[in-house]
Amino acid sequence: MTDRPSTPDSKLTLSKRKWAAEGKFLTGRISRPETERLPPGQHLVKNWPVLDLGQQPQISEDSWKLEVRGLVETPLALTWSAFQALEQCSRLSDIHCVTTWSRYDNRWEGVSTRDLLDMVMPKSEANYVMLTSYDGYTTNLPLSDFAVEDAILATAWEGQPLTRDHGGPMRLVVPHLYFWKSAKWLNRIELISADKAGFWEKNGYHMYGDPWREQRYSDD
Ligand SMILES: Nc1nc2c(c(=O)[nH]1)N[C@H]1C(S)=C(S)[C@@H](COP(=O)(O)O)O[C@H]1N2
Ligand SMILES: [Mo]
Repeated sequence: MTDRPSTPDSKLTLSKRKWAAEGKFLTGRISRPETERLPPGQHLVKNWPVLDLGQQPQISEDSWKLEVRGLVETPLALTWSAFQALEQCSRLSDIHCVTTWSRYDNRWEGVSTRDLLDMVMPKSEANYVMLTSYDGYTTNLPLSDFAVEDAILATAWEGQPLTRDHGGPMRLVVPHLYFWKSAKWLNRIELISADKAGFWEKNGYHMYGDPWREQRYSDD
């Protein structure tokens, strides 16, 4: 690393420094050449299809909670107002669903996963996250993928509050993986050491799910 100015930065936490030292985010998966924008086997749609297990939980802002636990220094349980009080950010990204539709240029607003991780400070043994949602859905991904710059805990889409059918009041968006990793109605983020299969991963889908490598099914 070259010299960086030593300006005070409250966000430059232990975990961030550790990841930087390990080069954890240098996956090269974020900036793709334009010609590779549409992954193999995908087609573009202009609408936004709804896909889930068929139960769309209704969570009032009063009862809503986000728990972050497991291998972290500071476990968190955030209320809706505490979550709203966190630094808000905006991301523009594409959606790639394993059922072969892709949708370009979705504008999300919410809290970046990195900012959330800065608050809890992952322990060095934390390598994966298991996400659990209000409909009982679970999905797993590596911590370094959860923590990419593009990933966001989204509460708004195209300037409007995220609707219930798309996971409102809050869903995860991890644009470089198939969309089943982007848990709707997210309730719990657990940092774990070893990978563990979530709902679709137990049902024949890939543990990682990279659209550009067409990692759709577990035997790929
Ligand atoms: N909680 C929850 N999250 C979920 C799902 C689900 O059934 N429950 N389905 C996943 C799948 S398979 C896809 S393709 C996307 C669909 O999101 P959308 O309905 O907003 O398009 O959500 C993902 N997140
Ligand atoms: Mo899906």
